[in-house]
Amino acid sequence: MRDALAEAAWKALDKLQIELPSWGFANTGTRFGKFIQPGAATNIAEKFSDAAQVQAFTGTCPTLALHVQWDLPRGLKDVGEVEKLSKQHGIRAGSINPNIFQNQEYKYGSLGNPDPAIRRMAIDHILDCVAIADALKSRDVSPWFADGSNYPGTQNIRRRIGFFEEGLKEIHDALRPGQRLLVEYKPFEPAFYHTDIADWGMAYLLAKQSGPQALVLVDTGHHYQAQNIEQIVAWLLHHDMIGGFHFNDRRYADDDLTLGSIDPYQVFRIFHEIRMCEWENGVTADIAYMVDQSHNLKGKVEAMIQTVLTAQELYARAALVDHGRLAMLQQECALVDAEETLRGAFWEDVRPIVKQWRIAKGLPGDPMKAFRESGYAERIAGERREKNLGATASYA
Ligand code: RM4
Ligand code: MN
Ligand code: MN
Repeated sequence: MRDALAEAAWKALDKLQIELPSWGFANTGTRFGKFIQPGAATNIAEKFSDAAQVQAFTGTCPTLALHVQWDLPRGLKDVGEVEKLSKQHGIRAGSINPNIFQNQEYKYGSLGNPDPAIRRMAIDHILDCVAIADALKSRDVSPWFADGSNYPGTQNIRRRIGFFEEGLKEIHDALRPGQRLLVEYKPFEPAFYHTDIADWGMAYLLAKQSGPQALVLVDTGHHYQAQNIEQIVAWLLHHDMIGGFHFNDRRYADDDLTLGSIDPYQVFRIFHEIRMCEWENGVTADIAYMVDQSHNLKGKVEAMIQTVLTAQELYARAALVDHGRLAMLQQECALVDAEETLRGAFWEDVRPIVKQWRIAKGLPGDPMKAFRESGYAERIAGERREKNLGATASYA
């Protein structure tokens, strides 16, 4: 029995890959100010270097998500530089994230802006991102729209839906074969009255009408407190409409805390829905697992390693659920036994199994300890200190 469990967990770990966000290595903060860390990455080369550390110690993160304005400020012209860094560090470029929220022009929206010239500017930027993704052989173009309004009556909500439909359709039709457009939603912030793509239903409808290469992206922090996220995931799985995740945790709103730091059971339940669906269908769901976190206070590389280890532990636990038995118990409405079958897997301590898996793969059994002993954190703090102390208020 123990061996069977370990085998299921190993197979799951072999499959799990997690994409890191380039912006997770840079200085971040809150709307009240930014906290500077001496070792934070100050440019794209340093972001690649930091991501390569996470990959070296965990073996699970071969790709780095890029945010175009922060990482490729010259757009397509910066592709060569990214390719060079990618080769040098053995990390592939991951999803390409347009930035349609930072420029002054986007004060009243991007794709939803009542001004056609600004809508054009936003669409053109995303079309550039499609070209960048193509040049870098990245599959996913992953926009998040900050669009919305702050006061009732100030914008025409339905008209803006039409603008989004139009814009997303044009973008979808420019996708190259195999590329995907991942539509992310978020209930509020920066807009505090209405957000144009506020929930999974809106994202689903917009993705659906754009075309078959558009799917929904679930950022775990982008939900109201009481929402049942795994149920949303189940619906999207049922309709083949889930393209990816942005993993993080939160206690209040979009806090961008470390995955599983507040509610590890929720992450487990999400993984369980996916794995149960895979078991029923006999195919692996094509989902991009990505991290979207902002560690204002923790050491960036350390926090990212902690995230990956947490994801592995929770994913391995979800792999321990006995799906055949659970399906039978559900059919019989044997409630307590069904619940305990799920909960039992969650309470298994998989850390020894994950450790053995790492050692078998030639990775350090304790990646955090190995990273700390490597001296990398001290080295970058020394090398980057001066640049960071002079840093200004941008993520790049
Ligand atoms: C947003 C959203 C996006 C991310 C930005 C930085 O809240 O989660 O995915 O690109 O933050
Ligand atoms: Mn996100
Ligand atoms: Mn967010």
